[in-house]
Amino acid sequence: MWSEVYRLISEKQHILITTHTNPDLDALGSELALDEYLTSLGKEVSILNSDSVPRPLRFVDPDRRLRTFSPRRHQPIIERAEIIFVLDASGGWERVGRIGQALADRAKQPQGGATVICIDHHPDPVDFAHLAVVSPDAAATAELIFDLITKSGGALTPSISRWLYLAILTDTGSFRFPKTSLQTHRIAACLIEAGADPMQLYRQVYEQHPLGTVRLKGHVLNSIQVGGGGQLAWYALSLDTLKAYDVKAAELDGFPGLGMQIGGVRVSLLCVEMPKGRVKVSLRSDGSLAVNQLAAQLDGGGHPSAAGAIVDGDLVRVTAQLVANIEALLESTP
Ligand SMILES: [Mn+2]
Repeated sequence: MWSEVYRLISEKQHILITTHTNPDLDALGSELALDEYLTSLGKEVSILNSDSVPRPLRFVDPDRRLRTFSPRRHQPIIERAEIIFVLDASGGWERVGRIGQALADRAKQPQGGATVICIDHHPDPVDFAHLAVVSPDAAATAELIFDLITKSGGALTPSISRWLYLAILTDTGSFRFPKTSLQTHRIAACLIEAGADPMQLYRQVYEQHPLGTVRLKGHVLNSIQVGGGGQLAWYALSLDTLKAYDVKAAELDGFPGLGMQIGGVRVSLLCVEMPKGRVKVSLRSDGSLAVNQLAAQLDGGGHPSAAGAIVDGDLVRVTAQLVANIEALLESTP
């Protein structure tokens, strides 16, 4: 499935890599690994994302290869790009954020426009790329990047191994989500062999929280609500509470799934108040109820067991409405 990608890479020189808004470690790790691989082939590579790297993830990019898109500064890079890799975002330009329109324009230029290659593992891809390698069976986009690099004989350097391992570690919820496969573990084994240290990387991701984040987790666990006959756990987090604990909305990794720790819970819902009267909705499930369908009704998306959306409205009202909806769904989906 890579021959066309290899052909394009060999023919072109200027390559741009981007990913979805609010990037996670699968997005960033995949970008950085692909960047190093392509650079090693002598290509000019730029990574440009709509959003900056969330503070807790900055350790991943010591050489500052990840750049945040600025229309004025980066237009020349976009104009030069011959290939645009869109990673972990098969939902199309909208998922890519602010930079999406500029890239879509570049791709459409009649003479010498850029070729768009999408690599992703999300289901329900949108038809926006010239070439799409979308494999919903992969546990992470990083599995596909691993494949792309190794099948061409590319080297798994220690840094590439660390980035891909971090991406897989986090996108599989530490090797426990449903798509964690034999192949996932085989890839992880190769990455460990090539220099990824599981304990060190785990600690970097999960054990470097500020005190406020850990205390906020305690607060959420202490106040979590249970409904739907014990099958739904939910929590609504206000801007005031976030401020009181000095935690940013982007630093709530792991919070949406806290409710799944309770026996009997099939769906966990976290609603986080955002500025300007919006609410960030995060859903997790044990797989028995496809929460991405629910998220899609709210113009969001994701996986059957992990999905989200951003909706307009008041925190309390949005949460109450969702709780009622999910309780009804749980009742009709045994
Ligand atoms: Mn991913």
